[in-house]
Amino acid sequence: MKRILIIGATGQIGSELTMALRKQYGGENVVAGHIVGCAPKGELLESGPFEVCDVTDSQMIANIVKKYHIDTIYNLAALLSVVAESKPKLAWKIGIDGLWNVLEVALEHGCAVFTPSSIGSFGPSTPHVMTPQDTIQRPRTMYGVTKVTTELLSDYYFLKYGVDTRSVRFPGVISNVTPPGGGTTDYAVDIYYSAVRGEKFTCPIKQGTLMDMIYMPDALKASIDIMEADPSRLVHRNAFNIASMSFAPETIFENIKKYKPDFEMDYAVEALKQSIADSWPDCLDDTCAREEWDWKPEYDLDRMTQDMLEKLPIRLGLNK
Ligand code: AKB
Repeated sequence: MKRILIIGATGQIGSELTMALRKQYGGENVVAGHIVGCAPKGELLESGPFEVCDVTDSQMIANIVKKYHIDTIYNLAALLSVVAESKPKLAWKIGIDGLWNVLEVALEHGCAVFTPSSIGSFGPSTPHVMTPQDTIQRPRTMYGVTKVTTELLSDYYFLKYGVDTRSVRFPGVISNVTPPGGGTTDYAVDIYYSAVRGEKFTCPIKQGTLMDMIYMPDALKASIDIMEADPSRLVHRNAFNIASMSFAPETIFENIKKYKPDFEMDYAVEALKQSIADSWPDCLDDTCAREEWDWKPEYDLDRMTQDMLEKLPIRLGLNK
């Protein structure tokens, strides 16, 4: 049985990944690490141990790893793409100095490490359509710079020291539980909140802008499956392209309209978000993930929309 520490357990992905891992490995075997001021609540608080865990404090990480006999670390601490542009130093400190701490602790205590990368690790010179697994990665955002560095440093620790590092490049993650904050793909979550509240949605990304997206259950499945994969099959490690759907704002809008015919959307394009979105791929080629660890998503856009429109009003306490 794995013994897991999640750093960033109360964030968008962390809050749901902690619960999914506790379901799989038992509540007591999954420690929710959070920063001061972001303590877990409700089910997350009650279903297993939690500890203050600041990724920039290596001693703190080492103490938790020793206390709970941790063998696997999910390092989810990061600033998302838009906010990282306004706080580049902090983005580096959390994303890379933090990763260094995690890798050093992992090396000393024999832990496996998952640190997500992103479609943000690609840039304007990357081939945008069916972006290959191994290709040009010259991002122009600080988020992208930290994600490429994450991939390289994680591979370095595997190749040089044998630390079992593995990861995926997340598309924009859509969920009905914890909202994201400060990302370029956030519009694809916000649009559902407007739709279920009966409000008009103003889209910050212009028509025709394609980006890869993924529904949270598939993102969780990918995060767990990659760490369970047979290492002898892995040709790649940090980090695998994963794909399940790619759409532009007008496509998700039309899809929601199928179920909410009165829903309306207009555009007020935000320059920074648009320039980041334009630099990212239209759609990824995830053949390597499919071949090396049997990656296969379950949700397409329509199935995700039906699930979001069913679950979000319940979560928000709205009448359908
Ligand atoms: C962002 O938009 O910054 C993230 C990402 C795609 O990594 N959701």
